[in-house]
Amino acid sequence: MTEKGVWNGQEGLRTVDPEVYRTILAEAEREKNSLVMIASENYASRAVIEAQANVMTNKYAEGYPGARYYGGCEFVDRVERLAIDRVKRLFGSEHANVQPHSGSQANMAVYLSFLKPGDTILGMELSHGGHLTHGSPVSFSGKFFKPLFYRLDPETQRIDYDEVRSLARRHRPGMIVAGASAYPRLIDFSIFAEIARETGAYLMADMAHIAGLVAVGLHPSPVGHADFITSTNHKTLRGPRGGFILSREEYAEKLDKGVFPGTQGGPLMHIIAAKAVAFGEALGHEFADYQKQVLVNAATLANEILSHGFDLVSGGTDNHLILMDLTRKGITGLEAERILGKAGIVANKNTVPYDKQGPRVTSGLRLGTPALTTRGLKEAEIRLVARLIRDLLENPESEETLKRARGLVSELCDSFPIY
Ligand code: DSN
Repeated sequence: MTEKGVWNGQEGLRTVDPEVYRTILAEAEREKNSLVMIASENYASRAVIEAQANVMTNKYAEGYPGARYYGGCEFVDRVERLAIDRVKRLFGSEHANVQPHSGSQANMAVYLSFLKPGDTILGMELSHGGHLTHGSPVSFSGKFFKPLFYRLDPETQRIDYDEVRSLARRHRPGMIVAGASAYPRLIDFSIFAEIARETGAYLMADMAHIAGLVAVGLHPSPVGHADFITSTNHKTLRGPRGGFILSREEYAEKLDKGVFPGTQGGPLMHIIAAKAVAFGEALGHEFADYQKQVLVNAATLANEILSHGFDLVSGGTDNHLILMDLTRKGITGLEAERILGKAGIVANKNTVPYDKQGPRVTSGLRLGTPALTTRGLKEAEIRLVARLIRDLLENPESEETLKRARGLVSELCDSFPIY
């Protein structure tokens, strides 16, 4: 294969479409020159990014390795098998499907394969940290299925497993979903499995946020507990955008049919090549060190933010993210996102449990450490970032504070370069 077919250094793009080329360069500059604290984002490696820009985008490969509906699939078969073998090894799973275009599509494939329209899904309420696809009425999951939600305990702000159990006993859902997009604590998949067994429900673990931690044993694994495990590749796992599903062998055939032809057509083979690269990277020794630092950095961030007098949902974190509750400070999540954004700290507003504000405003700010850790920031720099956040949120009108913060963000970005 020629070098050109794999990666052309964007020579073609620069000439053929300078407008798109320049826009991509601008995005690269933005990513380089800001502190990315969106808990679901990361910086994929150059190898992962290169692997997506290749000729496999040309190939139709409906079906699965060795059983395609198109000729000429010998090399895409090889790359998909590599991705499957590596992700199975990474998580110790019997079966893997690496074709879902996203986490949402992974969840859709599971529901549509194992539930009937109108069946009940029991998931964490979106405003308490769940995900749109866990039954929200604005998503297919809440339109085609009957949604039912568990909420966080108002005192501890942690999952109330007794409530999950009592809802499951009363409503007998077809599927229980364990997983979240803004929950800073460990999830006990074994209790969820016990509840699912007792009430005759399937258990789906959506580990998208914590997949990297799970891969190296820093968060208890849902494998062995959940019937289906869905994930994205691009959060703590640091791969390309997209998703995958793990299951026991007994579900393999039905699940694969649920992805193709159930919910998707041709798989994105160039992205599957990049998934293989990312899973390979995650199997390496350095990945465990990276994940350990993600946790240390998140714990440091939590302690610092608390020591500066802010509230955190559940009082801290066990994983890669914290959720600031700004209610007592009289500032909304939307305002906080804007204030930090002006200084080059990119985060997102987020509802907190029992939020009085709606999802477009919110009372919370979600902050994560996966991307900063990829840049190489450690405890000392995280403490500095926490001080910047405090200064900015406490002096939103101060030009001097903003100027100083911009300067420090820029120094940090220069000292910890990416790409
Ligand atoms: N949208 C993602 C997040 O930011 O958490 C979840 O899919």
